[in-house]
Amino acid sequence: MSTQLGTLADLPARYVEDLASLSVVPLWPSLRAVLPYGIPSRSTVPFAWRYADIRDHLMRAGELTPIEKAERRVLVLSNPGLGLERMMATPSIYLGLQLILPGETAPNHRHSPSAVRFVVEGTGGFTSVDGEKCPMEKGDLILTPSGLWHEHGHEGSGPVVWLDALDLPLVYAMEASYCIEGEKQSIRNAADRSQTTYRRAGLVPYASLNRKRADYPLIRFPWREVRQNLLDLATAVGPGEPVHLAYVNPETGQECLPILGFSAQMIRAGEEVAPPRRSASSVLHVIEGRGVSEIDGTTLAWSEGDTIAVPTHATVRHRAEGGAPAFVFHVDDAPLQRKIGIYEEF
Ligand code: GTQ
Repeated sequence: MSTQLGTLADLPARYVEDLASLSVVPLWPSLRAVLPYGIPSRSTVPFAWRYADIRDHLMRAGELTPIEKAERRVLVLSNPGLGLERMMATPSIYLGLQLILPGETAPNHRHSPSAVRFVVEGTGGFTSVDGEKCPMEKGDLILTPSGLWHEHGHEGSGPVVWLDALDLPLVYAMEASYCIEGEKQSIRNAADRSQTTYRRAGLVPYASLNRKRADYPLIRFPWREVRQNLLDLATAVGPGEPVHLAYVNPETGQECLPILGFSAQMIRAGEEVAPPRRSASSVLHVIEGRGVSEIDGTTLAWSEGDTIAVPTHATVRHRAEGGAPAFVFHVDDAPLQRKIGIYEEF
């Protein structure tokens, strides 16, 4: 039974001041704000960052700011509903578009937040993670988990751009976000483990059966293989069933990072998908194709390179247009929500 709760104005001003002087506040005037009925109150707005609008400005950053003055040359995708200065795409997801130019190095460091890179354009870029050099081709997903050394470089020509996704907003909110600078890594002279140790789903090193599962066995997920897997999956699932693959730790089968989750979806040509309402917030990045999304009544058109914010509990539909399938990459905070027991689908 919902009743009208008392407000601050109902209380003697002197009483409220006396409480404040003790660093104490009454709950009931604020109770509905923090525990609203039925659905959380959300400041995050459905929003599309269009790559075509941002790209020129990112290239201009390359002219204006040398890498030494930036460390990471990034334009941050900030949700306008949350306040631009807070650098949140959603309450849990930080997103940035990072530019690296030929010959540049974004120096070695490690930090408490976990990050991933999703390559948007260019060839010749690489990220080294604890001595493992990962080539970055368009659409590749590269993990740089909490505490692991990582540096970026570019041995090709032309700009290389990727989308950074970090759990920074949560780690920062916990006052637990910090970074350590490092010396240049010594790189192992071997192909990254996506090309050697974890070649196929269902096959893991024999010795891994006898030890605690590795936290981060696979760092690079090549898009070439994910895309082919989506096309193959589309031939096996019924019409209308989602063609959607989760990126997981190949040794545990669980999500590959503790807080944020990653997945790739193919939306068939002309198809409209309407996933259930979910308690997780998410972002969607368009790898290939174009289409339209309706998110909580806001219609957003998208094409290759665009990135879209989806608030928690949102009602969502996506449609691929233009007579071709669309391939989209998703980031969400479902792994953390599952761990703390609050993940729901409606
Ligand atoms: O490349 O390590 O967008 O440390 C923000 C913080 C990228 C990175 C960001 C970072 C990085």
